[in-house]
Amino acid sequence: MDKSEQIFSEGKKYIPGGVNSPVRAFASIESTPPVIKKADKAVLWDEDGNSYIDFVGSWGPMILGHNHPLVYKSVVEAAGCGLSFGAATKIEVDMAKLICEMVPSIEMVRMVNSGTEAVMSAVRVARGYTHRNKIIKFDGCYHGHSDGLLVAAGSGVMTAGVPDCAGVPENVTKDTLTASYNRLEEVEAHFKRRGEEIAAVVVEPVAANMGVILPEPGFLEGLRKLCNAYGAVLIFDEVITGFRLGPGGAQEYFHVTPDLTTLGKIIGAGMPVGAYGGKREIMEMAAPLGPVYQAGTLSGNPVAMAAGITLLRILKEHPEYYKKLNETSDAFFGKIKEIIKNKGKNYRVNHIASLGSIFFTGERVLDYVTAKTADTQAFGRYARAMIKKGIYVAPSQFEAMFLSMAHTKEQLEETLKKIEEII
Ligand code: KE4
Repeated sequence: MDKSEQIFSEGKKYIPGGVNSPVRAFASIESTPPVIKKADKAVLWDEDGNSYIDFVGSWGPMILGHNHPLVYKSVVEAAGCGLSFGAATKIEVDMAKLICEMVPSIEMVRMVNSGTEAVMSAVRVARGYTHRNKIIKFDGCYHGHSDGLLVAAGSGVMTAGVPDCAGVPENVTKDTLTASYNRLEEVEAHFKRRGEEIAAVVVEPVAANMGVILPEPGFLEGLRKLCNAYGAVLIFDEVITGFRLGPGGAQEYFHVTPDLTTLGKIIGAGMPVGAYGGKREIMEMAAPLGPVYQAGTLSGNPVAMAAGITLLRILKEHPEYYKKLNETSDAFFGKIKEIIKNKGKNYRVNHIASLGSIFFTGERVLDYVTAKTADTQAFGRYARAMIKKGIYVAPSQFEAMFLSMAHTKEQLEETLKKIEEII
């Protein structure tokens, strides 16, 4: 048994499933995970010394690659001044200002410790602001694991949402309505039926938790119009797309302005950071200024802020990085499409900027129902083979591939060669 297997089986004695987040257990591809020891640039090493070209990038933060020297240096310097004070600091003001400068719709922002916390808080502020209880979310979109957002697909169409997992009371999910991604008419039907009860629409402006699914032309604009018409808050969950598609995320890319935005991943550069922000008049609802309570011992933690602010400053100062990364990514995903076509397969590739997915289905993947037509067994065979060949892809058909500025031409060519062998 190699070290990874030993450590993972030891871990299962003390941690549920041996992991601190379910997807890491590799269960959906019927495998066991390499236990990662270190990372640098676009490469991971496991406990047995095997190396992998990394297309997970810690699920999004590593847009410049792992172990960026300037991020590392800023963390060490900040740590030297103390890890956490639980007090106001200058760096959190600098971070808030920078986020407000980079994200068009954010006038005021609150730091939290995860994407889950960011979305949970944004929903609470939206409910406090509108004095309404209902929210609309989309089947297949994931917004973290707060109770009200763990709602089964298709459950809120006619009646109230039903829980998507054990431990979530029905009376929590009854206020969550669901609709199919890219289906404006379903959202309109909810508004027509109970518009005056709807506090917010929460959406991933590019869905990346059922594999990558792009908004159809007019979808995001339509949500904006419906929220305006009925006085509901439009929340863009940009935990993945924020600072990924470009400095201003999906809202800049698609020119649709939400009322609130949630952020995570890249803004912490790998440290535990989330944030929610948006229109001043809505954000002023948050305690201690307003009546909506939300708090956190380590929110705005100076070491995490140092990591995040360093990464965001690099991205702000180098918009050419996005041009290069997005062009490289377009070419990379384009080549995957060619490989699939030349092999006479009908798999689908959805991609945008440095985010993409291969769906093992011949259907156009536009929403949760079409995403679920993918052959997860075939995906499992592909993913296991890729990992065996030293290409670390997400261990689930319903996750994304992330490229970074650190991926070299040679590494991408090597990856394409292996995809060709495997497909
Ligand atoms: P966290 O609480 O995991 O930081 O963020 C939750 C979240 C919120 N919104 C979106 C759009 C997200 O993608 C996420 C978390 N993404 C997953 C990957 N699909 C995190 C990986 C994991 O769960 O381990």
